[in-house]
Amino acid sequence: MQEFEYSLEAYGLTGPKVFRNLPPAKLYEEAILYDAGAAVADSGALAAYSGRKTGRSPLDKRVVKNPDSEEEIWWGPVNVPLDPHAFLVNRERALDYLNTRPRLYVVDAFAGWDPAYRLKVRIIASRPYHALFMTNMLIRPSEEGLRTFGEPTWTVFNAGAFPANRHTTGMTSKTSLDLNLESREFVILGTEYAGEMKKAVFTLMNWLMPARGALSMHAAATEDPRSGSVAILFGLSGTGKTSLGIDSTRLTIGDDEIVWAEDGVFNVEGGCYAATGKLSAAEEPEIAASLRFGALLENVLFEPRTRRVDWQNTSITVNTRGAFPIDFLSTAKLPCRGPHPNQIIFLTCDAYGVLPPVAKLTHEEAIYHFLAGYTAKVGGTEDGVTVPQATFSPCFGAPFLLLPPRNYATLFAEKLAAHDCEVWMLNTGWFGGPVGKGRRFTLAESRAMLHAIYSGALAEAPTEPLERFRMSRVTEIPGFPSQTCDPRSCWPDPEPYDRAAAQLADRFDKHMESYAHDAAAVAKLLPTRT
Ligand code: OXD
Ligand code: MN
Repeated sequence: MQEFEYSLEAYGLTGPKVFRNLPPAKLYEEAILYDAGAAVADSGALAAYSGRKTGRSPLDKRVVKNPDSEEEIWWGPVNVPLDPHAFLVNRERALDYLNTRPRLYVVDAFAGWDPAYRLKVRIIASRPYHALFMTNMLIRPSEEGLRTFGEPTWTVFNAGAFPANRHTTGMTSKTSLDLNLESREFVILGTEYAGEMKKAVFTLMNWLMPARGALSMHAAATEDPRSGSVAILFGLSGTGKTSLGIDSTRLTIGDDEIVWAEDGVFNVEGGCYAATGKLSAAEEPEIAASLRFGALLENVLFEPRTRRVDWQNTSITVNTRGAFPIDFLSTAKLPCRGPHPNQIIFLTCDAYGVLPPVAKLTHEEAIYHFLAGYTAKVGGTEDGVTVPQATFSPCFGAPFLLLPPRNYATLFAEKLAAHDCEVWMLNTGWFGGPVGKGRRFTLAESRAMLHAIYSGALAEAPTEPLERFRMSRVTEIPGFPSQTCDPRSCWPDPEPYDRAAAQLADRFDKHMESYAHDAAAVAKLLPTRT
């Protein structure tokens, strides 16, 4: 393995044997030997396990408070300040831990498909599975690109197998995710959930892109292979960005992190991180086919004797995942770039069954909904009753923002207006009643509605304003009965619908109390329409 050996002495990492940019086959071998529980599943994908944490830990994110950036950061529950000294304590703790490991893995790769905006990212990790994950999720350099990589601009120290010390100033748990914008470093302690690494890179993009007039978005982007027109699908986790962004009739530019820049859009990532809970090969054939040799399955279980993956088994977590290079998709747009979008779609999973399936938004309404970032999470199940939880997450990605939402909303408004985009809301959640009473739109139904939007068939469709929700519902969608377009008439009884709708509208109003001023100020930037 000599050709992959590398020195990290510059970081004081002198103990371990270090391997740089191992190909997936070698990372498989390393994982089988050194990553507890890792195994090759019958699909050819590597199955690995993240241990105690099986999802992100947003409450443990810290941002170093530094005079150069502190005026600009959106301080609060999303960005909790960390004193520079505490950062050094955590950084040293991470490096000391990494130095005790016999083997370390370096991944040097890029973020951002547009070379003008590209970051050089270095991941230093102790688990082969983490190296495979980032090999799949970042943009892989060519042999030549690796030789000329030089120094990275950003470094992630993943010591997630080792805890933070709760007595370190500013720590409230054994998990800590520490971003230092000045030293361009990110330290991970106390969580082995791989998704933290990709979101660290996305968070950086949310810092660097706006300064260049580009809008980083928690969104998927797809392109029509014939006309070349591009659509952006914003959405919080669980609303269908990946499931709808990967589509046999469209090209996928990206499924989760997109930048809208001067010349058009580009993907930040080189891979996809699909939710695989209850994955059905019939419904999502492109994703299922991509979970093959080279792909990574996280917290997915398989039948021990046959190694057959059991997609239905979510006993470790409902958040099971599969990470694969985007070029595994036959429908990937390579390179992952496209022209300016002309359609923007807000994916919303409404668990209350209140919102219509498809609504049209003016640009002013779009700014309101961008700042609202509504979706509903389906909470834990208790005695067969599932309680939905309304979530408002500005820009459909509050945990990853570093600047106040208004900064992103301003860029969004400017770009919407400049490119005269249509804006839609697509409810991928419930209708006919809330969770437990109504039913969720199937993926096939959501795709059919999305295709109706893509095709232009809804551009002139009749609409009816829903004033309290600041949108106009489309009253006719080809292929669907008109009743489906009217959520109120889908409920067995209109009275409980009206109550549920009023409650949801009150929640919107309450959330928007803090953003009303921003929404009004940003809306003023829109050209007046005649
Ligand atoms: C993700 C998320 O995993 O947004 O992409 O949580
Ligand atoms: Mn995401």
